[in-house]
Amino acid sequence: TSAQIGVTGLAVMGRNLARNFARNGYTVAVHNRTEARTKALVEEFGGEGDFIAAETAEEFVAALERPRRLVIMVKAGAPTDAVIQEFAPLLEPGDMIIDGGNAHFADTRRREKALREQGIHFVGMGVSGGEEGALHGPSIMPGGPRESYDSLGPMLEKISAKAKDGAPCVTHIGPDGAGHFVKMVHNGIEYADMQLIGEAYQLLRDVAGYSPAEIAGIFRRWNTGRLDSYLIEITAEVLSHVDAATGKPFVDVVVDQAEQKGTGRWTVQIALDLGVPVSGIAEAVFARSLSGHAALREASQGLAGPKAVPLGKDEAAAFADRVEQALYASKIVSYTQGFHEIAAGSEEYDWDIDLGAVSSIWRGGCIIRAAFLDRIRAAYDARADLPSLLSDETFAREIAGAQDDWREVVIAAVRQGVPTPGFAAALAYYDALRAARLPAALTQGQRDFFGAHTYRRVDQEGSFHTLWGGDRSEVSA
Ligand code: NBP
Repeated sequence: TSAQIGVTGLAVMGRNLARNFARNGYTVAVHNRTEARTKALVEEFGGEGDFIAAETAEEFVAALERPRRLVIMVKAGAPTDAVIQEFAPLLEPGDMIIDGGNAHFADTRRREKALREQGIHFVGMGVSGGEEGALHGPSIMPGGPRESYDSLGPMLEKISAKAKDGAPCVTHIGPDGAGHFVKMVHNGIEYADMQLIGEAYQLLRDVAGYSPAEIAGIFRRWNTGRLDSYLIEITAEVLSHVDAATGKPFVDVVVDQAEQKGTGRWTVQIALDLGVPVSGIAEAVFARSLSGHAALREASQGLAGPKAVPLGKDEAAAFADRVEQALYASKIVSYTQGFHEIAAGSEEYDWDIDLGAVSSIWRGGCIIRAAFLDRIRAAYDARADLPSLLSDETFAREIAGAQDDWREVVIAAVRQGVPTPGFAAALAYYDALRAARLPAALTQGQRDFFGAHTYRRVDQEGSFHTLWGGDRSEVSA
């Protein structure tokens, strides 16, 4: 017998993905650099389906039916290149290498181009949902040549998560690096979602005076409404957890320095390159980095703050409702910014990404799965070339309903000295987009003054320069 698919790299992700394929009836060839992992997988889970354990790269390739489908699940970066170099010479034209790691999309573009010259189809595939997702159904974002999806797609549709309406959470995203790009932005949005939830928690605690257990209850309530999502659900779990050793809320015994692996940072770096304002995602990345500067924070402990006046019991409940509005409005803005980045990447690299399809496959399996994504899909269904999610009528109406409370929450945060960079940046983005006039006109005047950078006029075509050092008359540039 031969295997329909092979997985090399059997750490948490690879091994669970291999088991997922096997549980769905596929014969799976498995391989890992360190052979002990391969043996352990077959010993522990061999009963779940048909595995072919391969000791060497040659055995692994020989076990696969043709055209071969070979999934790589190793550490992103140099290890991925090493594995491609090891396997590519053993493959034939028409075979497929699928990289399920968190590769940078630029690496995926480079690898796809090099392998295409050898006739090998390279699929850069974003996988979200962590190890549980890999086993029970992740959200899958495959890029690469369209024809690769003809044979790979049905298998991915089987192992992927299913949205509530039963649709598989996978679609062909676009050529070369498109899948990894979309996975990158997914993670950027995840950072923003987590930051906004964190700010909501901090406000409920420091301004409204609720305990972590009470806040868990508030999040559980929110989870039955429009904020219904995996991240809100697990937030309630984490907040209600009590540390066994001390009896304190778990959240109070964890060091408050957030770590990151890099995909959030990439989202912001690429957004800067593309000229896309992703201020909410950027604030989330910066907030994690600020939290990690222990010495700087220690040295800043004596800095003055406002006199904080906690709310009374009856005001607290009303404030919590406002925080829900602020969180929801800010969430709309982060997704607006994230989808803008995907649209800009798609334009820059000619990927022709279907934004509605992207929101659709994020509805299940992935970390940002949420009822909210149904609304985003509806917005793109109504108008595929929507310039911005904020131009969708439903979202515009929802923000209109939330904005007063949103502003009150940011005001309260500023007054009480609680940092809410996510809420505030989202609100500033919203107000900047709404503004009839921006101070950018003044910026242009300054640039023309010191650098003769010229400006355009509201009432005439062309570029102009004012002779600032002379008689201040205007010349056509
Ligand atoms: P790791 O990222 O920890 O990678 C470990 C695997 O890489 C092992 O199988 C290891 O083999 C193999 N490997 C390394 Br390291 N260097 C190698 C080399 N030079 N040649 C061959 N194999 C090499 O595993 P993971 O956490 O399962 O993640 C796998 C991929 O999936 C990563 O790209 C990750 O970013 C991505 N991802 C992870 C998650 C998650 O929740 N963890 C979610 C979504 C995506 P060995 O056993 O011989 O050391």
